[in-house]
Amino acid sequence: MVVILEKARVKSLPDDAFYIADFVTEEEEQLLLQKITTAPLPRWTHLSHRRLQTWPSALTKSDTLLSSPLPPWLVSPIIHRFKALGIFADAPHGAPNHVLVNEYRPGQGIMPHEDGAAYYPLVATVSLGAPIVLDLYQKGQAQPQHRILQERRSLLVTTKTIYTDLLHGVAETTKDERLSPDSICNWDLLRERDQFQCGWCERETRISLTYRDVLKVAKVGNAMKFLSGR
Ligand SMILES: O=C(O)CCC(=O)C(=O)O
Repeated sequence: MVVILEKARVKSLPDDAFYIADFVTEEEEQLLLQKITTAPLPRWTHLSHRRLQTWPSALTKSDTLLSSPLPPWLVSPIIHRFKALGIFADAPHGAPNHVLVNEYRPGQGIMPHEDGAAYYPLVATVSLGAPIVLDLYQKGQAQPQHRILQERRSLLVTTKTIYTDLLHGVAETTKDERLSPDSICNWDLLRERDQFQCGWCERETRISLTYRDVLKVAKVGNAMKFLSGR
């Protein structure tokens, strides 16, 4: 990680984590939202509590990615900025090769979970549209140990033991509450602290782009052999 990132460190987290409030501009946010919301309907996977897009494609049963480039709008400017900051520099492919786009409407969330061994242990999340709180849990605990407020246009990077040892989730609520310097670990790094001084924030539709490096990649030339199990 390069020196600029040091200023963005979330110091109270147990391992390397960074929060950059102004990662994409308002114009870039609008362009990304337009690409996501105008994607053909079959691009969306509808789950009971949210919907998501998987780029370039879902992993196979053996957690393998069939090699294929990400679309240009997911690469520029975001992956270029990761490179400039040294994010993913230590990952096996030196850059993310997989992006999940999750949409959360008010009241929607994602149960505490871990992302598992298919990926290099680093997730870079760009938030669009509205703020939301990400909760980090010790395994087996019902209450979150850390809470991260992700503003729209922000980047959150979580790595190492935060990835491997903690669960992460988003509460199914219409209002994020108990927002304060004591309960939100990136409070000092927020762009619009004033907006949250009241201690709560009504949910609006928030979209996240989670960038990861899938460890196992099958070249398309080998894909037929791979799919036929030989
Ligand atoms: O939307 C987020 O910030 C979290 C998404 C998430 O937990 C995941 O993609 O595994």
